[in-house]
Amino acid sequence: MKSAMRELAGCAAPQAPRVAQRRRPLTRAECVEGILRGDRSTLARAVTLIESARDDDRALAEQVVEDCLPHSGHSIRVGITGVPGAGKSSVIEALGVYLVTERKQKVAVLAIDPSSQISGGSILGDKTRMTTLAASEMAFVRPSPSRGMIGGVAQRTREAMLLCEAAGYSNVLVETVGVGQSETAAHEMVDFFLLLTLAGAGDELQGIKRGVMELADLVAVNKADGANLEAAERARAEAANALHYFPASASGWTQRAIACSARTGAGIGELWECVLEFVALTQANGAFAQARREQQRRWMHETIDRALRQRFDAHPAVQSRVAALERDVTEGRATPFLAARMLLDAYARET
Ligand SMILES: Nc1nc2c(ncn2[C@@H]2O[C@H](COP(=O)(O)OP(=O)(O)OP(=O)(O)O)[C@@H](O)[C@H]2O)c(=O)[nH]1
Ligand SMILES: [Mg+2]
Repeated sequence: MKSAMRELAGCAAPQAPRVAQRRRPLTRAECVEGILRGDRSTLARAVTLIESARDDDRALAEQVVEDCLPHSGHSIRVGITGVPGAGKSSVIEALGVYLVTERKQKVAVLAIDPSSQISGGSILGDKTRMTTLAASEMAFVRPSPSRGMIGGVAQRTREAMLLCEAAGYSNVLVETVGVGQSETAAHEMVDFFLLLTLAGAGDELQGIKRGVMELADLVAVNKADGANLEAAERARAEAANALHYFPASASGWTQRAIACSARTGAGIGELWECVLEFVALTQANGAFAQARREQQRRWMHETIDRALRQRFDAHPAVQSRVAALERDVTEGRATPFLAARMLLDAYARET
């Protein structure tokens, strides 16, 4: 693993310098053609469109996503979660390098990081940590800044994932920061969900709620190296034991626990074998396709929720009354229910 990383780093092409001004915008056809050709810079620009707050960018992004949809879906989507510092980025890099060098497969890495609006830049740290992988021609690494609500972040990540698939990335790895809601958001857009934990930190300290563990298809105890090796093995056995008590999943898959090290590469191959076994099993029994169909259904409803909310917020009847009603609620003159109903009625009357 180590030598593979060095080998990759050695043949790395230098990253293109960032262009400060806004370049000529790509047309819909140019975007789609570039993506389908697998051109990384077009893909990167299209993802920027997806993340843009500008209405014209968003409109173009939606068209591009729509054109790419028929070419998407042919990848293994893996979500990776775990508390800050568990080694998500490091494991993703190790796994990505493994896929690129050992399996000769393309890998895209995306991130859901709702915390970056608070911490301001944790995700940029990720980028530097994945430099070896990012330098490979076979990889696309995209740490995305997030603003606003979780649903919005998830939506953009999902769209970016579809574009990566259309560009021929047969594996998509999604990193998410363990802050509750984001894990569920990530779980709902991937085929396989990996929970990274550490030895020595109690479950409470790690913020691992039963619910998150239940979502995991695989629990990997990371940093199983050096002096930590034995403790990691014990933690693996404990996790395996805990998983034992969960009800069997509808997919027919039995959850597992392994130990791994992003540093030495130990367990990374085993981790991927596990993903492949899961995919083989669930593709054979229909659970894989069924889960994706369910995700599509939810995606439709999430899109409706968001669009309705946007229309509601932008409506003049709402805008003209919302501030006063918010004051009434905070100062105790109206109940939240009454104020909400007044706004909803005002919206419904004038649409
Ligand atoms: N010994 C050892 N250290 C590791 C391993 N994996 C990651 N680390 C170290 O753990 C620290 C955190 O690793 P990251 O990969 O940034 O963890 P993360 O979960 O992505 O962190 P956030 O993105 O901040 O939530 C870094 O200093 C890594 O070098 C490992 O397998 N063994
Ligand atoms: Mg990280």
